[in-house]
Amino acid sequence: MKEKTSSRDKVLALLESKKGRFISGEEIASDLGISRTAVWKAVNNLKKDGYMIDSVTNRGYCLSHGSDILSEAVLRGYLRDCPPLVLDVFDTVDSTNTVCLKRASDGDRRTYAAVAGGQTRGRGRRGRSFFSPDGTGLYMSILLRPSGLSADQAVKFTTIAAVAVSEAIEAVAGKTASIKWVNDIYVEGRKACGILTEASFNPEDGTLDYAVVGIGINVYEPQGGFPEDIRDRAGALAGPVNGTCTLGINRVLENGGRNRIAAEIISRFFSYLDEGFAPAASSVTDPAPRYAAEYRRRCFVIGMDVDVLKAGAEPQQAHVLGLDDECRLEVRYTDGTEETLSSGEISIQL
Ligand code: BT5
Repeated sequence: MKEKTSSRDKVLALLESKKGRFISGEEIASDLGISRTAVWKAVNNLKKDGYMIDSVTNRGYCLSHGSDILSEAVLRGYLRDCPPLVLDVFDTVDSTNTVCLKRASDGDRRTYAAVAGGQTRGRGRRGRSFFSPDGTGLYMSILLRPSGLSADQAVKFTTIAAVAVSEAIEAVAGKTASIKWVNDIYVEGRKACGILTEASFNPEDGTLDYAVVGIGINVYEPQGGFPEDIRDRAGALAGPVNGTCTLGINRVLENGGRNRIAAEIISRFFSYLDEGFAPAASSVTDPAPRYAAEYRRRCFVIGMDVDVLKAGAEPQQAHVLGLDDECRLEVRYTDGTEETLSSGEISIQL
């Protein structure tokens, strides 16, 4: 659903900012400089779109805390210090990464984000699928077109996104988020988010042409729970929503829901991006970028025994020694050899 700036969006943004409280039609009309009839029409349109708005004579209108509908107007209202960004908000798409890849191949050079409330073909790494049901998750991808970056720099987008997502989760859900190198975010011991970065390189010099950073978050527990194959590992930031949540029951809803989480991720991602691609540290005393320190602090696999999984090879047992300032994983294999992995996959030995 592509949004237009209209009375409907303005009324929505105002109700959203006072979610759970009544505001009179007269106050809305005078705040927005529109007629009371226009307010009434806007509210009716919002109700048709599924927003739960109570209308009570002499009290006005109140947007229920049970509403969590993605909207460009509301999401933009939560953005801070973000570069100019073309933004599309969809109810459901095949995959927000695919939307961005198509846009990149069409030649659009602007920074772009696609945000959706559901995906029919959500993708994970190595051809795996990502469970993306309608209404309870947040699926978003950011298309970046930096110039002159080498191929091995692309992994930084994943690590920066992991830090931005972790901070956004903590800000909105109030729960600690930790990172399983390189692309998974865990909350309360379960995978609540996966990140998939896809990139294309210029054939002439191997520099990055574009990168798409895709982020999928289980925000609310899906009705009926997670599918069997991921039930023991997947988790959500908050309990199920049924449209009747009241204040104090669901912290994510109270704090702005999926629009706020998306905006927090986008704002934090871009603020870390600049420092992530600053020229390399000039002296040994230069501190690592802030995002790298944050990534290390949250990365729970340091000191663990893991299996290193490489495409087409048998898993190799290794001990995780640490992370370097580029968030590469330093491991020691059982034969004593050491390796620094810039990308790839590990599984935790139980
Ligand atoms: C990932 O892959 O975790 C990256 C997922 C990226 C999804 C986003 S959503 C927006 C954008 N558009 C897309 O189409 N994709 C991106 P990977 O590390 O390969 O993990 C995939 C594995 O995680 C699956 O094989 C399942 O075992 C598990 N899994 C699938 N769906 C899950 C979910 N919703 N929550 C937790 N685990 C899940």
